[in-house]
Amino acid sequence: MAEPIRAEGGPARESGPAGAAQRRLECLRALERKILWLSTWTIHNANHERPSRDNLKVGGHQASSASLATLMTALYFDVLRPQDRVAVKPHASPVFHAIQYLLGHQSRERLADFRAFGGAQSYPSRTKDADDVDFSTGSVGLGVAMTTFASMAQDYVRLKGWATDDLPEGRMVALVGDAELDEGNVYEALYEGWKHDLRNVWWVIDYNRQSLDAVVTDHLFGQIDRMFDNYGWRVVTLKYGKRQQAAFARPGGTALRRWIDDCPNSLYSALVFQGGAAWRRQLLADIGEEAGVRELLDAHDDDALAALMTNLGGHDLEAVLEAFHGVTDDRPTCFIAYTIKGLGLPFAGHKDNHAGLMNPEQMASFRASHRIPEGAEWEPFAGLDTPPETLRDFLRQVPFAQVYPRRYRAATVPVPEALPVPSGESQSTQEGFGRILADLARDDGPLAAAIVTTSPDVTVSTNLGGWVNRRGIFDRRRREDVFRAQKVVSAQRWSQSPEGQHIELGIAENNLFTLLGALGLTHSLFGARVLPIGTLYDPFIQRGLDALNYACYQDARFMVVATPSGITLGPEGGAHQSISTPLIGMAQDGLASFEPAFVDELATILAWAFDYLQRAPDDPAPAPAVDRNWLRDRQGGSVYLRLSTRQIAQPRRSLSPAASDDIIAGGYWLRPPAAGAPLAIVYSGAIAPEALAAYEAVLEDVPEAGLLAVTSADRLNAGWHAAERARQTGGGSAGPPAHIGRLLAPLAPDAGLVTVTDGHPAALSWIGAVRGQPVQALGVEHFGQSGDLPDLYRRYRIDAEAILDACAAACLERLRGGTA
Ligand SMILES: Cc1ncc(C[n+]2csc(CCOP(=O)(O)OP(=O)(O)O)c2C)c(N)n1
Ligand SMILES: [Mg+2]
Repeated sequence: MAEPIRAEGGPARESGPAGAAQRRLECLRALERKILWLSTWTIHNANHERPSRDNLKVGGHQASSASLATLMTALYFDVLRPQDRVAVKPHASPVFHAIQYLLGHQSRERLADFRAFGGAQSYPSRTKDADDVDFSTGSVGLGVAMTTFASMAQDYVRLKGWATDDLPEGRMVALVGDAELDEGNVYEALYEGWKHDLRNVWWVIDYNRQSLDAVVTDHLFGQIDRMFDNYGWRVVTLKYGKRQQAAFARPGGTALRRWIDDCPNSLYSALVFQGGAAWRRQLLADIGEEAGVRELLDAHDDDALAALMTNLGGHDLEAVLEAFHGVTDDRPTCFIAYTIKGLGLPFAGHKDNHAGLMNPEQMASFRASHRIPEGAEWEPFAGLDTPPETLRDFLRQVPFAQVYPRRYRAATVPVPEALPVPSGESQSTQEGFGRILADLARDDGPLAAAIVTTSPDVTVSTNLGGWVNRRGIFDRRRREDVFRAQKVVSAQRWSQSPEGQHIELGIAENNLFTLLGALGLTHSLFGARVLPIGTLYDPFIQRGLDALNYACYQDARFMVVATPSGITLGPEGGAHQSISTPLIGMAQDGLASFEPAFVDELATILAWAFDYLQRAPDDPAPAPAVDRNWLRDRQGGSVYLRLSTRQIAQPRRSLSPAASDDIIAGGYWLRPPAAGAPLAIVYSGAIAPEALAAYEAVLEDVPEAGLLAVTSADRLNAGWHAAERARQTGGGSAGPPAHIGRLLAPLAPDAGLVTVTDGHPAALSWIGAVRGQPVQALGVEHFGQSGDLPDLYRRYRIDAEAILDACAAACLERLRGGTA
């Protein structure tokens, strides 16, 4: 294990442990300098050295990167261990890539292509970067919260004994911009973490007191301090660097310290920007008369004074190392590290520096100050005093880099071809889901063992009760179910233990999706496969949408099961009735969405989904017989099921393999049309009875009509786009037709389509474009309200009568089209 560096390390060439520590510090200082150079240069190169073809700003954050150079140097080159996982502040991405470059894990080409196609990413990306990003970041606040849930996920798999052999327990570290603390999801995570007795999490706050637009409110640290303390976290404040601490011990030092403590953030930032002479003027004016101050100031020339005043804790390697190494237990810890945004750059401290880029002249003098010869910009050790061989040796021994890459694989959990379909003449898909899971809970096979469920306080109302009763709640500590112990009758048995397989969350959908993101990455982070299922109310997907997107962006694998959905909820009313979620399901990358109407469809989808969740792009398994890779079928993804609480009559049938395939591809003819049929009704989800009733009525006039069940508008649509794309790029070869194209083939070329769903009509209306057929699209476009289904379906025009009206209009239009 590497020696921690202590401030009291002796002179540079001293032998023995103190001397070794001093030499380490020397190396770290050199690397800190190099990191600042490389991150700054990477951004400069992208903006000024690469030819532009579109005149768009390339951008990059030189000031935000400089702010973290010291802290990240200390962490990556000294403090972190391979089992630790880090969410890097999004706009410090260049620092991360520079560190990986020095460790030999990032190429010079990708750095030179920063923000270009295929190059190092603007914001660290697990899926697009090549240099072992632990957690993607970009939408501020989410990476911070991710560390909390990753720690919980780590506990989950470790307590089950599933983590990869020899992988020690790691710390989940977030490097947090201070303005990220404005994001509410951070507090949702903090609160939830406290409830779960969180551990092994570090949040390192880059307290530069600047956001994007401005300088932040004064004395925020007091609030931060109190808040973390309140949640049981340790707070370590890194305010003063070693040089400042030494100055405080000198005559005049107490006054200087008091002045620093009282100085408003804006003034401090402005003085940082103005430099030594301005510091002197201000300090003399404010405290010049106090004993020892003038002498203290006189002992520093302007440059030395500026260096002293900017020697904040977060820029002092020794202070930083001391603080990090000072924490040896697993208590969650928040480091408030005082930093300066842009330190070492010409716009340091300027309130407008967030997107600031050095101009070529400024870069020239920065280059000179770093002693980088022209052409040696990417040289890892150019311009450093420490000999390259020493640095190379040092880098070879960096503890964090001893394992690479740090991505694991986990064996695939076998999934049965089919899951039993719960019997019952009339059922809702939500009920069916609960019963399928309750059945699985009775099973002692590997599939049931790998499932972990979670829900934000809607476990019972989304029908997970049966599963939880059997499988129990996960908790690091064993806790009895008090109601049960007291013999109070309840349908819920909620004992808590490390063996439990349900993680109960408070009502915060952001937390649900962030936890699903973390659980959905355990195969890669910890080498342990779990199959996470989160349940919530469909409308509240929107409440946590960015976190859902964030989880998908990282290619986490999970299932979201949402009920109730649409106006079909009925009496409970508008605030709980979702409209746009089908469109979210279609547009969200990495998420295959389904809206089954019947429970046998649901069972088919679930069995497929458990397998789909586990697929990987580089799986050695042969490609499926029907190669639908355009649906991500080979690389897999996450799954969203939009379910309903409405009980509907179930079809008596057993699904053939071909029928199951169609359900997965997105649709099938519930009632096939006759060849050349002039009309079809296309429906999705819980309004199946209305579609069926309308279909039966329409047969009187149009006996050839068909009734198309859409189980996944998302996959039907993706398949269509992919087939079109193949045609566009195939140079004349048609390629396989899309599933929807095949389905529509029997209809007359100008057949009218009536689409209907309890959601936004655009989810299905596109089907008309597949073969250029006119569409009458029914669906819900306006907020729902309370009512029973006949009233609501009438009001929003998705009842059988409305479908029939649309069929009549479709037929009329066809006739007009034919005679026109
Ligand atoms: C959710 C979200 N909203 C807005 C932004 C745009 N944005 C990027 S950085 C930033 C301010 C960051 O300030 P801070 O976290 O203090 O970082 P610093 O640059 O000061 O280190 C904002 C508003 C974003 N990335 N994500
Ligand atoms: Mg900031």
